[in-house]
This record gives sequence, C-alpha cells and structure tokens, in this order.
Amino acid sequence: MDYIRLPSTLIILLLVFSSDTTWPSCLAVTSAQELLKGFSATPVSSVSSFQPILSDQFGNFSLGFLRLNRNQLALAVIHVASSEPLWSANPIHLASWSQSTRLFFNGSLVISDPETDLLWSTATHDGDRVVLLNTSNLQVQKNGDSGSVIWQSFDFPTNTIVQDQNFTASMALVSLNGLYSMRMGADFMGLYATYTGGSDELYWKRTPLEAKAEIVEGDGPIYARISSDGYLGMYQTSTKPLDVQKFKNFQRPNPLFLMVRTEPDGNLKGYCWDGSTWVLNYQAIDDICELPNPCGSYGLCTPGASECSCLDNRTSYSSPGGCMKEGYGDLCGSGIAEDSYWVLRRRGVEPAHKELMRYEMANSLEKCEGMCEDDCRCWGALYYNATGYCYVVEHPIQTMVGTGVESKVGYFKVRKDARGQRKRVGMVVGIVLGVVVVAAVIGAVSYERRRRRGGGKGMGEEEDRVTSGPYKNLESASFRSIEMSNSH
Ligand SMILES: *[C@@H]1O[C@H](CO)[C@@H](O)[C@H](O)[C@H]1NC(C)=O
Ligand SMILES: *[C@@H]1O[C@H](CO)[C@@H](O)[C@H](O)[C@H]1NC(C)=O
Ligand SMILES: *[C@@H]1O[C@H](CO)[C@@H](O)[C@H](O)[C@H]1NC(C)=O
Ligand SMILES: *[C@@H]1O[C@H](CO)[C@@H](O)[C@H](O)[C@H]1NC(C)=O
Ligand SMILES: *[C@@H]1O[C@H](CO)[C@@H](O)[C@H](O)[C@H]1NC(C)=O
Ligand SMILES: CC(=O)N[C@H]1CO[C@H](CO)[C@@H](O)[C@@H]1O
Repeated sequence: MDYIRLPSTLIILLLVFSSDTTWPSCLAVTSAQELLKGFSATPVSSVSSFQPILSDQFGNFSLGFLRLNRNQLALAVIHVASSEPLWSANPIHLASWSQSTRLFFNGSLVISDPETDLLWSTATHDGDRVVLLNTSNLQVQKNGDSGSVIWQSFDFPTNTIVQDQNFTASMALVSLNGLYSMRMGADFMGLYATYTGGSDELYWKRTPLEAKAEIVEGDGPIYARISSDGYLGMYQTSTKPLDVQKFKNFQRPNPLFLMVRTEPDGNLKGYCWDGSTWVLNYQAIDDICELPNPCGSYGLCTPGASECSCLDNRTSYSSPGGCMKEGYGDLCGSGIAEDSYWVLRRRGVEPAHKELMRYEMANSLEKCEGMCEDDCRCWGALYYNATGYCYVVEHPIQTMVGTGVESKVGYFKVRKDARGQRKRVGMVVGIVLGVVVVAAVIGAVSYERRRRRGGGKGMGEEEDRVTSGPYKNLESASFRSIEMSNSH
C-alpha cells in the first residue's frame, strides 16, 4: 500500500479491508491526501452518490466518483459541505458505475471505461503524484527542485471557476446542457449561445471600464479572476484590475468562498459560501427577458408580465411543449421546397440583445422582409421603421421580447414539415435531451436531498424563486447536488 499516503490509523483500516471491494460505508469517508504511481480505484456498488478518493488538507474539497442517473459516473471535485460539484473530468461523456470503470495513476491520471468507450487522461506521462489543493485545484506534480506542476484542473474548468482561479482566453465555461458558454474575447468577456450546426452568437458582453488600469495593445490577452474581495475582475499584465464587476458582498469582510458559474438558462451567476449555504451574490443578466431563450422557441417574453406567451397569438404557451417545436439547421439545400415554411408576423416585438446583433439598413418593412425571404439562412427579420434597422436572425427562432412599440415588426419563418421535423429534430434533440435528462435527474436528486434534510435550502432555490412559476424554462436545473456517502 505505498500508492497513497494516509494518516496511519486509516492505513490500518484500509489494510484490513483493502481486499474487499465492497467496503463498509464508514470507510467510504476515508480518502487520501496524495495519489502515487500505481494507485487504482473502481466504483463501489453500495455507494449511492459520491465516493471520495482524494481530499485537500482541510477536507473542504474532495475528488471522487460522482454517481449520476443511478448508474453513471463522473470524476469530479466537489465542495464537501454542500456536495456541490466544482469541476468534472467528463461532464458530458459519463462513465458507467460498474467494475469495468477504473481510475488509475501511472504518471498520468487516467479514467477508463470500455463499456462507454471513455478514456480520459491528464496526458502527463511522468507525473509523480496527484494532490488536491486547498483552493479545489487538482494537480499532477513532478518531483524535483520545487515540486513542479505539470497539469492542473484550474486550466480546464467545466462550468465553474472559483476564487483566485485564472480564466483565460483559451478556456470556456460551458453550461451543463451544453447550450451556453462564457469566454474571453480580445478586449471583453462574453456569453455565447451555441446553435445546432455549431454556430455561436454573442448575447451578453462586458467591456472593461478601465478605471484602475488600461488595456495595453500588444501586452497580451486579458483574463478574468474572482477576487476574494468580492468581485469578478478582468486583468491584463498589471495586478490592478481593468474592470470590476462587484458582488453583493463587495469588500465586506470574510466571504468564505466564491464561485462563478454558467447556468443552464444562459445566465452567469456568482455565489458565496457563507458556511452553511450558497448565497447568490452576482448575476450578469438581471432581467429574465434578457436571457437568451426564457420562453422557448417562438416564445414571447414581456418585461414586467409574469408569464411567457407565444409569438403566434393563436397558440398558448404551455410547458413543457412551449409555443412551437424548435426549428433546426437552415432552410437551404436541395430537397427543401420553397413552400417548406410559412410566415408568422408579430408587431411590438424585438430581439433581446439587438445591440449585439447584425443588422442591415432598409428603408421599408417590405425591403427588410424581402432580404430575409431571399436568404435561406435567414429565419427571421425584425424591422423598426423609425431607425431603418433590419435585424437578421440566422438561427432557429428563440424567445423575442415584447416592446409595446407597435411599429417594431417581426417576420418569422416557421417550418411546415412537422412530420419530417419530428424525425429530424428527434436526432438533434436526442443529444440535447440526454444532457437535459441528466440535469433533470440531478435536480430530482437535489430536491430529494433537500426534502430529506427537512427543507434546507440549496443554491439557486431561494434566490431563483423569482424565476420559477410560469417561467418554466428557468426552473433551476442549475442546482446540481448529490448526497455524500458519508452523510449518514
Ligand atoms: C498510462 O496508461 C494509459 C492508458 O492505459 C496509457 O495510454 C499510457 O501510456 C500510460 N502511461 C505510462 C507512462 O505508462
Ligand atoms: C493553502 O495551501 C497553501 C500551500 O499550498 C498555504 O500557503 C495556504 O496557507 C493554505 N491556505 C490556508 C487557508 O491555510
Ligand atoms: C493567476 O495569474 C497570476 C498572474 O499571472 C499569477 O500570479 C497567479 O499565480 C495565477 N494563479 C493561479 C492559481 O494559477
Ligand atoms: C392576432 O394577430 C393578428 C395579426 O397581428 C390580429 O389581426 C389578431 O387580431 C390577433 N388576435 C388576437 C386574439 O389578439
Ligand atoms: C412607422 O410605422 C407606423 C405605423 O406602422 C407609422 O405610424 C409611423 O409613421 C412610421 N414611422 C416612420 C418614421 O415611418
Ligand atoms: C469553503 C469552505 O468550506 N471552507 C471551510 C474549510 O474548512 C474550514 C475548517 O474546517 C472551515 O472553517 C471553512 O469554512
């Protein structure tokens, strides 16, 4: 047993039980402080939610097997007190919770599962040990002069960054459903929606205010970092921030731990661990109607109203179906007849983030609509005669915002081939749905957990109450939580 270094009492316990693959649950709480070459672990069938493998010096964070959807497995770093996952090696491509799945360290940290064809590794070859730092950063280190770091999870964030973690232009924080991501641009921070077919659209943008430091061209890319002083900062080379997005606890003493996450509804939210619960203390988008798709395809979000409605006033918004099936792909290509769509018009609507959208100038509504009609990549056009702006939508129509200004007119293409659509959408949605089901099951688990705890509040529950109710799409699938195997 020279693979892992443990406090001596634990070593004795482990030696007693190490030949037994189904350890008593009291042993599931023991986890190493360091993994050495030769280490290997497989999931234990009796563990219901999390099997710890490696922890930091204080036991605040733990690397282990996270059990999802009954029989699936993610290798994850969680915050122990809340069971909240902060990082995952394989957030989308899950392994199976079975004996065929193995985590081992041979210089590289490797997780392999022939059943689901998963082979993930740190690709490090000559690492000497794996440690989990007190910041939640998982590192593969090499012996030598200064114990150099050859791989760290902080360089490969999933949907979350924690305080003091550098978020650079080569990274992306992708929501669990795979639809939204936060990324750094050359001189801004942005949120992007990804559409089927792979195209991206920027829907939220934050440009540094440069109050304390200025961007110097040629000084390299900018990056972001959460400061323990309570803000999300952008930096270049100076230690002074180019920009400060304040959290609610800005400069208030003693926030225990901060994180920022891209949520499945497309918002970017910041949370503070106050010792017993995660408190929402920052969000990039405050108004529900400014989110990318709060009412679903062909939906209408009216600021101030408490309900979603539909662009087609003959359709009523009802979850989970929403207004209309999502369109897919484009209306181009052979085999797509000219009459493959019908046109829906609606007055008093506009795109949520029109200031970030491409537009053409048109001197009449007819010209604007004509441009869209002639272009098979166009799904819709929105015209405002007072400015002459014609916004062109080049992806399937999502939620629009109600303005009350009747001279803003929307023109939308709706696919006719409902039958064909159902088939083809089935394939695309199948992929998305897989992820949504994951989120839903996680949501159910977290609900169950809160219920059993006697109604304790989880992250997102209390703060997101405002978004529940009619805004069904916004209900927080965002709260991923699991029950620790050592919590009873
Ligand atoms: C570690 O294991 C992986 C997966 O089996 C293999 O590809 C890799 O070459 C091994 N690395 C070393 C240093 O043996
Ligand atoms: C976290 O670990 C680092 C060394 O890895 C140490 O310098 C620091 O003091 C630790 N943090 C706390 C709060 O003890
Ligand atoms: C983040 O970047 C700063 C400045 O480059 C560096 O000093 C610091 O060590 C980095 N932090 C981590 C956790 O890598
Ligand atoms: C629905 O919209 C059409 C066209 O804009 C309009 O003529 C009709 O009166 C509307 N119906 C209702 C019930 O609002
Ligand atoms: C825009 O259209 C509205 C009616 O649709 C009309 O009353 C108004 O005069 C038009 N404005 C301009 C600048 O053409
Ligand atoms: C973020 C977090 O949970 N921090 C905890 C780490 O452990 C110490 C000591 O147990 C706690 O005081 C911190 O709250």
